[in-house]
Amino acid sequence: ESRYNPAAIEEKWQATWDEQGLDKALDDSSKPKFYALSMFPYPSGNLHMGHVRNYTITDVIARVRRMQGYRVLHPMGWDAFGLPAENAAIDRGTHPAKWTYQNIATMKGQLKRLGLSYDWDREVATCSADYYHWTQWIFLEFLKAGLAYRKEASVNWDPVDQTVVANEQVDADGRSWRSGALVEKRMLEQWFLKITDYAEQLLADLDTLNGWPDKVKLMQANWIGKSTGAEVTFTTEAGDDLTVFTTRPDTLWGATFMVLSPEHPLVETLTTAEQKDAVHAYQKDASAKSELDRMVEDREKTGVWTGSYAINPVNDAKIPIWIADYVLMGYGTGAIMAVPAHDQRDFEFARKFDLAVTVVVQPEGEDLDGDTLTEAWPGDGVMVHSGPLDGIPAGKGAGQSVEKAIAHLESTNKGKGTANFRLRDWLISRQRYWGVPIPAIHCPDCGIVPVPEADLPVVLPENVELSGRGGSPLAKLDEWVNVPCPSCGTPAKRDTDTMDTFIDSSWYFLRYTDARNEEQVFDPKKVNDWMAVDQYVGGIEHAILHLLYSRFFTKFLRDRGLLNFDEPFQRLLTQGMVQGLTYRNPNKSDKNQWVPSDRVADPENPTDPETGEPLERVYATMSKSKGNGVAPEDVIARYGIDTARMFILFKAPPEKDLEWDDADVEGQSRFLNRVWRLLTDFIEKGQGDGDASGEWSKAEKDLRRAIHTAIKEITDDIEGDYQFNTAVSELMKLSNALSDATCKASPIYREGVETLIILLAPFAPHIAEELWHELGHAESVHLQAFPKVDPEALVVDEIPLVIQVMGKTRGTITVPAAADKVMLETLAKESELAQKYIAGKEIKKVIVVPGKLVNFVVSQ
Ligand code: ANZ
Ligand code: ZN
Repeated sequence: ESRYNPAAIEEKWQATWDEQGLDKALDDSSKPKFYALSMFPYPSGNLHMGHVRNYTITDVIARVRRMQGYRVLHPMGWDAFGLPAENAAIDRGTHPAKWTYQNIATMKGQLKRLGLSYDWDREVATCSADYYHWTQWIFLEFLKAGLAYRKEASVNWDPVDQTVVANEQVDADGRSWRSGALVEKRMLEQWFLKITDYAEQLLADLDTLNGWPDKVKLMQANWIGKSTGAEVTFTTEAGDDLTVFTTRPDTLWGATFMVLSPEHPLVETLTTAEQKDAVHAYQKDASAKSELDRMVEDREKTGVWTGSYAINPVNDAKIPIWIADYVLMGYGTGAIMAVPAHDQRDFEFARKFDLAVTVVVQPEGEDLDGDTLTEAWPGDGVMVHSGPLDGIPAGKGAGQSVEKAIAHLESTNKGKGTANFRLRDWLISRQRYWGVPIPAIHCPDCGIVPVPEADLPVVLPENVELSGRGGSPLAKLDEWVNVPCPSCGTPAKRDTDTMDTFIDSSWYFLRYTDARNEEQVFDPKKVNDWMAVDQYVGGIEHAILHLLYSRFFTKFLRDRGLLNFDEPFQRLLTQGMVQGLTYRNPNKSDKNQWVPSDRVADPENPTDPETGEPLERVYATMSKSKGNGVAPEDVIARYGIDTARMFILFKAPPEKDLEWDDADVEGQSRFLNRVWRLLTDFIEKGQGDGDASGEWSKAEKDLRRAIHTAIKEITDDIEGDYQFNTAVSELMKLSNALSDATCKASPIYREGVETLIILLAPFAPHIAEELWHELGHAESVHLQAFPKVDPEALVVDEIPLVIQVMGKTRGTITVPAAADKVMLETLAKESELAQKYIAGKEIKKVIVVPGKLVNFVVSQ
């Protein structure tokens, strides 16, 4: 073939690799293992550039590791349950299963066209019964361990999707992560997983994740949100215990009132007859507010006195008990001791309701007074009015007030040091159809009865009516719902909720290690052999939930004796976004501001086709609404997948955003064409067939150095931080060095050409394979060993030396790298170049800078 025609070679090699089983992961082998994983996609029906980038990055890593002698597990699958299928089904009258499997078929075809080196034998789809069988089985494990439980809770109800969503799935504006609807509060009985039991470990083990971006670890740590402090038990006048959580137990002597969450169980008994109406009215108001609203810091404080008092355990002060909505029931104990002098919210509350303010931390050189204070003092100082703590420096360090306060509380049995987490238990039930049925049966006599393991999977029934309204669709299927209790035989009912789809993706990476196992969730030998994932690649949008849930599942399954490792993902790479060019009208807003490039007549001078106003050029994440997407299939049809891969890898380091740029795509296409011609010449002209005996010439040594520099740089780029962009530059440099070489008959030239093709293979696998075979090799280029650096080839034995006369540069000569100062002076003096300028003149002084230059000072 004389011209590079990607279409002609790409599908051919994809079929051949398939046949040869090149990408199969080997379970049994003495080779070291490497597990390369891309986050699996939701089968939306269309592959976009973001996917292509994600999968290309992982693919290069997998291919390099294979060539380096690892047995590689590089699987792919489908995160296939979820609402879009259900909504599509409602909109178009198809079945969610049909919609999903059609999309999977389409996307699998698209993926195959990308030539990614997946072991398709291990494909999983979370919506298929042979997968969710084991999702249900894991749920039963949680149930056995007491970590799956039901409770009545105030939950987030998404009025658009008509389902409950987890706290984590509500954004900072109180909107559902999926539908974008403002969530409402409802009291419902729901299933939870007790992730809070693992809060401490999930936090502590972040320190072991050296291969994770700091940013992601920080996001997880904040999400887990550990606060240290103490629980202190007050006594109400009626003699009930009333425990609070505080991060500042040292300020206990400054607690002048208490505040309970309006939902606190003691409110009812504490409220006096006179206060009943006011308290009830306030409780009603509070229940209508979202948790997020209640957490807003500078809100006008509201609250009601219960009519009761509590006794401060350290000084027996009698302090009033109030309720206020800024205290949340779901955090700590749902009750606080209010220290208005040192907590701003408490201060505002105290001023509004005219409650006492007592200063217990006196800042250096000040004389704060509770009566005249204008805001709380949260900072340092010395403890005052605090009995045994008086005179101690305020703070959390050793020997400081907090430590002393906790010791005092513990020795007097009034409280204890403790930690509190922001993380809540994971609400997993959803009132939707397209998900994993929860394998539990509600029996009027036995209560909740797990579906026996032998009866798994509880198959999702097919003939269901979907309307998107009115609760769980499964609840309407009487025949499915009504079953005898597995334990006592009494007529009972199946649980009609399905699981949060984040459960499906919390263990799929484990299933890949033994995807076809029909007897077990996975063979412990296989899972322990392949895990942990050595390199995980995916979007930053999963930095919190998916990764936290997966870490939780891993730790839980380890504690059930099914795994022998603590963390699922050794290294994590969060790839940047793929951005496309679009135009923006700064005078418009929302969707109207975007003008896609195909509506811009003159890109040099872009104007709004509707108003004629000038437009701004911007790169933004590719999306339908901005009309700036580039379809992978179009790029492939035009340039081939190898060019698309090369461009994606070259344009930006993996973790940075990438601006799509047609000129740079062209550039990579030209580069691959140059490599093609280099090889065609090589073969046609019979290059590289010269004599191998004898000393190497300078040209040969230089070329060999270029070859091994490329190997070294590319290896470093890959093994360091996956700097594929510089690795591609190195490939281009090597290709140039080969084109420019003056020793094309030499066997070194052959070494260079072959090395180029092998180094190119992980990046542009199809063209590399084709050219490798053109070179006369029968075996796949992907089975070749990744080249190793010969350090000796890197040694530079000659260097350029600048010749100056009277400080003026006259040119350079070549000298041995090892030459000393005296030798350099001699060589310079005798050189033809220097002689032109100094012959016949008196040399007054010679300045030698080894490795750089020689300067002659002569008399004029
Ligand atoms: C007394 C005190 C004095 C407090 C002081 C702070 C400063 P983080 O850091 O978020 O854990 N608190 C405890 N439970 C609460 C709840 N359910 N709703 C609202 N606020 C609650 O915050 C812990 C602090 O927030 C606790 O320490 C408590 O106020 C309050 F100078 O107790 B502090
Ligand atoms: Zn029963």
